[in-house]
Parts: sequence; structure tokens; C-alpha cells
Amino acid sequence: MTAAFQRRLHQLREHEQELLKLKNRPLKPGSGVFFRYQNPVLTANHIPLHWRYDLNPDTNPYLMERLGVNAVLNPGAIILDDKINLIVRVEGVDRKSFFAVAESENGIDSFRFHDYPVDIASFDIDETNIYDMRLTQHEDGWIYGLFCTEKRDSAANPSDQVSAIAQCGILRTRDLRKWERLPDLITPSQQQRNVVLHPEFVNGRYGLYTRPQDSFISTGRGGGIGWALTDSMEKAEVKQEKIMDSRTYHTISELKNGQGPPPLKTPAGWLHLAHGVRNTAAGLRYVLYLFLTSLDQPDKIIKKPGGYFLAPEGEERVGDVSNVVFCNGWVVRENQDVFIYYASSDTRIHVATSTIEQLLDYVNHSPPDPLTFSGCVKQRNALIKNNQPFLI
Ligand code: M1P
Repeated sequence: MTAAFQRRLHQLREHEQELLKLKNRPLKPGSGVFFRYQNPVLTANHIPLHWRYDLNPDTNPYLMERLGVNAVLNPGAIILDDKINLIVRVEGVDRKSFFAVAESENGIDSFRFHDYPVDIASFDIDETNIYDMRLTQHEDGWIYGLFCTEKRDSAANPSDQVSAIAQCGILRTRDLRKWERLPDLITPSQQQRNVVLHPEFVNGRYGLYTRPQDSFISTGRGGGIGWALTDSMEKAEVKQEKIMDSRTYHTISELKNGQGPPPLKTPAGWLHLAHGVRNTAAGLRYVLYLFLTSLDQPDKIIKKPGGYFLAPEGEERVGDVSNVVFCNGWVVRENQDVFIYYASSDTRIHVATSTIEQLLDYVNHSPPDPLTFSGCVKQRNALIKNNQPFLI
């Protein structure tokens, strides 16, 4: 081993330690609904050195990164053994993603990866990419991981190396270490992304939030977040999808939307987090929104504030796919604190913290979208008028 190799290794290890020791702090005063945090909780640089570098001086004398990581994004989240676990989408420089579990005691910093990434069985030699896992602790006792599985569209012309087919893959585990792959979900739709398992049985069946779409990027006729039931998760099949939260003209989700993590059960109803997408001259803009559904009927929306709850801000606005925030993982702690894990611009992962009480206040008391400018100005004028007695 040369002195230069040793020096470089020392520097790399020092940087890694600095990053892992970095403490996170909430950014005050916040929005009143949640706090953002000073630092991302995970970035590509948090991936352990030995997952990226060949550390053998004989085979890698310049200590180069041999298998680089491009981004970490879109994690599923769950509390297990008092730790917050994220199942992170790790995207290599070769564009393929894989999953890796990272855990932290406090959920705001000091995330540490398990020894190895998750090695998932693949039953189809054409399966090319996997991403965006939603973890559901189901009342049947299993933890399910529903994710997007993608392959090239075999019907596409050879000159078209972009068209893809996306479907929902299913895994189950008890401990986030041993995973069992189940057959992919069968639905009537040509394409599926953002499929999420509801945590409780609904009339003895498994409930699924779906996102039917008939092309890879645009949803086409797929009109929004769907709801469907299946008798089994071992051979999951839905015959019918009903749209429960549709796309709507000139709103934050006019182009498409998708369920985020599994909904949280609260005394007032099921609390949902979703993403909405609109088109702009600068490309697609992804924001997050919240809504509440009935406890007896998880597909029936009872409250839905207008507009977004969290949108890309500052450095979050820039990355591989700029102007995007995406969330498929959140957890509730025993004290009813809610930790929301979201990725910005398909590049890095952040946490935002809130409480069940604040989130319910937000969904119950923020006005709905009146859908026209005249409705909006009336809504704002009413707010200003009601505030008159409180002006100094
Ligand atoms: O690039 C933004 C997001 O695009 C897709 O989201 P959707 O399924 O709603 O179109 C996904 O590929 C997601 O991973 C990505 O963050």
C-alpha cells in the first residue's frame, strides 16, 4: 500500500465520519404544520465507502470509486424494535436502483445502513429496475413492501429504448432482513405505479391504493388514485379499480397524482399523504398534499385542503429531476409525533416533523380548493375580513 493510497483512504474515512456525526436541527419558525430540518438525513455520500470503493490497494491503486452511487431517494419507513427504519431507493451511477435499509434511534440524523443492500429475488429475466417501496405493517402480522418493478416494453420498436412497463412487485418480511417475494399484483391496468397496501382488512379483504395508467410517464386515461380489493396477498389480483381521488383541471394534481405512504389511523379518520403533479414550461412540478378518509370506508374522502402541504424549497428545488418532492414513508412515534421522509428532486432524503394533532388541524380547518379564481378570491377576502379585529 503506497503512502498516497493510505492518505486518500484516511481522508475518505474522515469525511465519512464527519457526515455520520452531523447533528440535525429543526428550522424554526417552520410553517406551523411541520418543521423542515437543516440537513438531509441521507445523501449518496452516506452510502458506506466499502459499497462504492474497492479498498484493495493491489486492484485499486488510485483508490477510485468503482461502483458509484448517483442518488438516494424515495424511502419507505417503519418503526421496528424502537428504531426508525428507512428502506431507501439507492440509484447507482448505472441508473439501476436497489433497496437498502438504514436505521436511526432518533429519526432525524445518524442513520446507519445494514451490512448489505436487500437482495431481492427476480422471477423475470427482463425485470430491469425496482424502486419506491411502501412498507405496511398489516394487521395479518406481516410487513409488506410494495414497490414498482419495471422492464422495457417488449412491444416497442427497437429504435425506442425508452418505453417501459411498470407494475407492482410485492415482498413480505417480519424483520426487514429476510424477504419473501410474492407474485406481482395483477390489475386490469396496463401500467401501475404508487401501489400501497392499506394496513387493515376491509370487509375481510386487503385494500390497495393503486394508480392506473396507460403509458409510462403520463397516466393517460388513468384518472387519479385508485382503490381496489384483493382476497389474498400471496396471489394478489384486483378485478376493479375505483378512482377515489381524481385529477382535476388547474390544480396541483392536474397531470397526475399518487398515494404516498400507507395512511395513518387517527380518531378523525385515515390521514393520507399523496403527491400531485402539474405541468409547467420548465417541466413537471411534484408537490405533496394531505387528505382524510372515513374510518369505515378508507376510499371515501371526508376532508381535503386546497393546494399543497409541502413543495420544493431552496436547494430541494435542484437535482437530477428538479422541482420534485416525493414521499412514500412516514411514521408515528408513541408520543404522536409524525416523521415525514421525503426526497427532493430525486436526489436526497429529508425529514419533516409534525404531530397528529397539527396534521389533523391542518386537514380539518384548511379550506378546500374552490377550483375557480372567483371562488379563491372570495375565500381570501373572507379570511382578511375575519382578521380585521386582530390587526394592530
Ligand atoms: O421523478 C419524479 C417521480 O416520478 C415518478 O412518479 P410518478 O409515479 O407519480 O410518475 C416516479 O418515478 C418517482 O420515483 C419519481 O420520484
